[in-house]
Amino acid sequence: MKVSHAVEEDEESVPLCRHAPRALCPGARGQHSQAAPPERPWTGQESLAQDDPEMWELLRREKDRQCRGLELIASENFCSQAALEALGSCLNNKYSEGYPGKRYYGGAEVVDQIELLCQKRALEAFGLDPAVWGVNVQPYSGSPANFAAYTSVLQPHDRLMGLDLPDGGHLTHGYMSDVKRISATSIYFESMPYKLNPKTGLIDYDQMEITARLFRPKLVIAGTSAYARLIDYARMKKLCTELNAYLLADMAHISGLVAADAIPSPFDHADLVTTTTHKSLRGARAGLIFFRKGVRSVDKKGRELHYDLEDRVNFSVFPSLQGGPHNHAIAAVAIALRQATTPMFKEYIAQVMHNAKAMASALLKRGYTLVSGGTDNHLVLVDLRPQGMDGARAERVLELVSITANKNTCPGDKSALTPGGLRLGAPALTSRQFKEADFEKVVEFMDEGFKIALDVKKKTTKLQEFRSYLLEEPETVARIADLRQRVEAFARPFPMPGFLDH
Ligand code: DSN
Repeated sequence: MKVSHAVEEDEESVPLCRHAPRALCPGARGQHSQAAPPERPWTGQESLAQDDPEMWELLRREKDRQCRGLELIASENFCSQAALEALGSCLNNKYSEGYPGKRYYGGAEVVDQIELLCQKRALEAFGLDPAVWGVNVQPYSGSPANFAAYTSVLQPHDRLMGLDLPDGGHLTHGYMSDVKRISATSIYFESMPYKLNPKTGLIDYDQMEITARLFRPKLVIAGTSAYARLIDYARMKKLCTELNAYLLADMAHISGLVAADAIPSPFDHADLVTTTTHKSLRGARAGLIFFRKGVRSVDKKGRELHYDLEDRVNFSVFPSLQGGPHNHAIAAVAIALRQATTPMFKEYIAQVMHNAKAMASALLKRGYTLVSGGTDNHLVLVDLRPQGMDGARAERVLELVSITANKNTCPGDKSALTPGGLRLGAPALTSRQFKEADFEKVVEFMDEGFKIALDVKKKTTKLQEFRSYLLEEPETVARIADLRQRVEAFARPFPMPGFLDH
């Protein structure tokens, strides 16, 4: 691609190098040689290829990687062209600290409309009555959304409970290791995990209740990052009511499924709901916090106690945690939220769930073990330990053959660096129109990759040696190249949302 700035200059024009003051510019009049035509003045209207060929080339390579590979990371998806357009728009330029109608900067009349539209669409996407639910659409992503939601109802050192990270919870749900408080959630609050039953791979609600009655948290988080089953929100709400605790549902992974009404909704029970917007919801990267309004409870004398979450959540997001909202992201999220209300999106989510089930059955047929034995949502968690394999080695071989997935802990795992499992999600490839039979083919490719991993594991000891062997041992290098070529030939022809020139 031609990326030169060189243009013919007329006698009267003043040649300037980009960004450089004229005096310092080797191309300035009288200094440039006749062989090197002067550069056109920088206007800011240059394409990326013109302005920064080095970065343009990196983006080109990433785009190619996405098109020729099989994307199975359960939290990733392919955002629409429409939303990407808003992300790369003039909205990037606007500061608007505050909320619609109450900004600290002028010129916010348009972004006010955009934020209000996003709020309206967020409520519509999840079928919520504005008298009962409100939403803050400013969180930059899921982690700040969670932290702001916690600080809206907790004081420093108040207690909360969330699913442990090694059991499928998220870092922000309070993770701490044996020796260190890892997440800010565990640093600023006192966190207690609940866990899976290692035999069933399901959330151990009985043990959760026992622990919660002793620990008496002020907030309980119902949310997961690597859990293939549904959550019993009703049971968790009952526990929270008994403890006078808030129930916060973090539906980041499953928000697309909730919007499509394909699984039970956390809104039926939770007081607060947080989500990212770019996973199964397929939008731009951002976060949302939904908060209940109206009556929270009725006391013994029949007096109504009302929620006061709206001001608390809004204050926690801005000014407590964040500065100016990312208006480009808010617009892009609004576009995705509108898409999420369409029949087409419902069909998409139904297909995501069929595909996840097809992937689970194909893996089971080939003798693999799944944590919890299957899936009710968009992902499966394969336990590779019975094969004598681990998630780190499997992830690396799949990466070399253009299949992207991530290693994940399974119940009982001790190491996060070489955990026993691999998390596989269906949302991204379903956005590329993959159907059940395509996912069976994907499992066939993965199975070949796992076999390579197993063969190499038998001939090596440490992970580093395993990784080097994959790149150096001629027969293995040839097997990997052959599998990669077949994977890429299979993946490339599928359509790709968001890329006009795919
Ligand atoms: N990184 C996301 C995931 O993979 O689940 C959560 O933040």
